[in-house]
Amino acid sequence: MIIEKAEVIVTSPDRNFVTLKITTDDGLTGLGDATLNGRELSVASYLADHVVPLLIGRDAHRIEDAWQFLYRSAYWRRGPVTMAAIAAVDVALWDIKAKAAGMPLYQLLGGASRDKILAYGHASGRDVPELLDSIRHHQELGYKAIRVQTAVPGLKAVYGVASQPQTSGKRYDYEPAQRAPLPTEEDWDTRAYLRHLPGVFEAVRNEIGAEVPLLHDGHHRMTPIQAAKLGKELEPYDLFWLEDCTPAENQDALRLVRHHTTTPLAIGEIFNTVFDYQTLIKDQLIDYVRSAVTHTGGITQMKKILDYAAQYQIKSGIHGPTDISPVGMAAALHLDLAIHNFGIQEYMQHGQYTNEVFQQSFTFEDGYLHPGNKPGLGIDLDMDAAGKYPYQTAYLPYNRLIDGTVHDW
Ligand code: CS2
Ligand code: MG
Repeated sequence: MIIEKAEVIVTSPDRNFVTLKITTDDGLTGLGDATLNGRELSVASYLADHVVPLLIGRDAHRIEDAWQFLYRSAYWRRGPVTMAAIAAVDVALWDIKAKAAGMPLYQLLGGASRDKILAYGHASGRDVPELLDSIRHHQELGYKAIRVQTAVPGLKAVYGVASQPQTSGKRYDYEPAQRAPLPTEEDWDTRAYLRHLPGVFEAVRNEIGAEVPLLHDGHHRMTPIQAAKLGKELEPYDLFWLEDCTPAENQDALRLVRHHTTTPLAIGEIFNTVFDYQTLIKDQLIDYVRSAVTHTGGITQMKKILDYAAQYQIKSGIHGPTDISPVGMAAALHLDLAIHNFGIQEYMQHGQYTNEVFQQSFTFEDGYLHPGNKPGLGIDLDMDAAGKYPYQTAYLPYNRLIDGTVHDW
């Protein structure tokens, strides 16, 4: 089964997406997501200018070999652009192999280890009453687990809070990358955030009770000791996880956090290889692996990371915001259904134009996801619809502290 054609499709229905479509000599096609928010064209070029010529004529069945070839023959390894490009090829080849086998992909990954996949949704508010309304709204949508993000008094904009003023008219939490020629500057004050957040979780627990799994994303903004302090102060509210509490390029930084708190820790959405996790996993410094299939070299490497994590009873918490396309989401769901050490799946629902471009067979019912049982990934891309939405420049915001210092967004 020889690769005959490989196309890089850039479209911008509700937001920019980059998709690789591989076609074999016997007419099978496979899709792979290569979307890197705010840097989409870099991956599109890496694929179109450097990878596609290497794919034509290859045996589509040899997925591991293709992975190793693209990783090692590039000489320049790792990093978000390279690993998103490799991910797109990898997932497209798994899509083709499962179609050739006439099975949904999870069957090739060992079959179903569960019947349904617990999802979490994003609730947020500028104040507690608005936040509680958003939580109730997500419970009405069926979500059983809910991420809680809140504005911070005195700050003009904070990550993950829906109803903040924005330029593009899109819900902020749904699309932080605003369509504009330059990125938006936001302000940040960690001490104000640390003073405010425990009270918010107290109010939420008092209102909705102890049972609902609640998650929070610190979005890389605290120093290790600040993260340790917050983790400790949130212990009474029994979080499912505190995510990206501190930048983890220095994996040892999590030792200090771990030393002071039992709040479960999730990290990894900006990681690209198993090496980014090595110390965090073998020294039990995290509880959930947060990578996305799209940013971590595809299903081939993501399965290896999760199998490694399983040895340490660390579970999956795959990244699933709207800048992971329906193709990337479907790939995550097939893995979620097959692996044993499944934890939870992030699920932000895509917009109507995205659903026009990407026909999806995965389902969300009563708070649970399922990849569906169509052969392959179960996603089709409508090329005509994709052509209606040309790429639009968009950037993620960045942060500056009160004194003007650039800070993690
Ligand atoms: C976030 C993401 O969903 C999350 O956990 O951290 O929404 C993240 O901000 C975006 O993927 C950035 O593109
Ligand atoms: Mg996050």
